[in-house]
Amino acid sequence: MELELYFYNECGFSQSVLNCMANLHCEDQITKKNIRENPEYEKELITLCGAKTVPVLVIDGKPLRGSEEISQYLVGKFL
Ligand SMILES: N[C@@H](CCC(=O)N[C@@H](CS)C(=O)NCC(=O)O)C(=O)O
Repeated sequence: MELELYFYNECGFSQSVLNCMANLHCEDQITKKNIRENPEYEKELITLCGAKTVPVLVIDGKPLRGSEEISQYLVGKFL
């Protein structure tokens, strides 16, 4: 399974997902794509979602939006 997280550091919702990943020790299993550091990632996100709102977790190509939904998914998978 391929997991990617679109985010940026200044976003509190992104930080909450990053904290959740740290607590679950699953960071090494999720590719992090910082859209503020790499404009290509922002373009990818807009193509995928039609918006550049973060955070978005992409699960085998399918986007999951919303920090609470993403954290719930990660807890279900990694706890
Ligand atoms: N309800 C969403 C809110 C996400 C959100 O508002 N993200 C902000 C940054 S903290 C954002 O990407 N704003 C820019 C935009 O929507 O284009 C969540 O929980 O993830």
